[in-house]
Amino acid sequence: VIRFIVSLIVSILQEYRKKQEPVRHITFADKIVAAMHRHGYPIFRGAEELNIVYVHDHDIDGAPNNDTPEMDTFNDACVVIRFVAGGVPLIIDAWKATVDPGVYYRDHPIVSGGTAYIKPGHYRAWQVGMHNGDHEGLLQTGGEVTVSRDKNKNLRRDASDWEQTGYFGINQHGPSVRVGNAPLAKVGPYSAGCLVRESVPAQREFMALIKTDPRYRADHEFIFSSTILEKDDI
Ligand SMILES: [Ca+2]
Ligand SMILES: [Ca+2]
Repeated sequence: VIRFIVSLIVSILQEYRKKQEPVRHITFADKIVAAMHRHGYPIFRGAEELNIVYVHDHDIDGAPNNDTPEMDTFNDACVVIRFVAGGVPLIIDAWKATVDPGVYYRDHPIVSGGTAYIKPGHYRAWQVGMHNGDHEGLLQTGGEVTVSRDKNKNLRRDASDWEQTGYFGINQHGPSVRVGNAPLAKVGPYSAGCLVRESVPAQREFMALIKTDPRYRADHEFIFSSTILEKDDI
């Protein structure tokens, strides 16, 4: 009887231990890296190297959202990913952002052919600098990007729009420091195609983080890459 009870306890303990074994769930970072891999985009896995990624229509916890462009919200996620031991990608930080221009610029396009939308893809195009003399951002001074121009003014990239590749000042910035620390509720006039975080502190955190990249520390003219993913890529 004692032997039976002992073996019962042992088997219960074994079951318990099995349940305690960690299971590695698929993370938002895993899904992003898988999408980058699928597209053949460069992925930086070196020590402390960072990957800047914008994901359309996703909250920063990785949940997709259904905000419409007319809502003019910061409904895209900006995530910074670093690989840790074992080649595991981790999101170091993430912020609400927009990769779409605001409704304001649909109605007031800078170029008569339509407001610019950055085409999803991977670009090596950005250097640290002052955005509009207002705050530090990543400026599109380092390379070309491809944009769609919203010719039919429907706030969506579609077949009737046209593409252009070049230098358009598609910067990565935040709101003007004049607005204070509160997040903006609407994109408003803050994006004419730029990649914009929703608050001044978010922009400061973003810049502080990306400047830890050893490639930037070695060369302050370093040209940062960024990837823009579609909602369906995840
Ligand atoms: Ca958006
Ligand atoms: Ca359109």
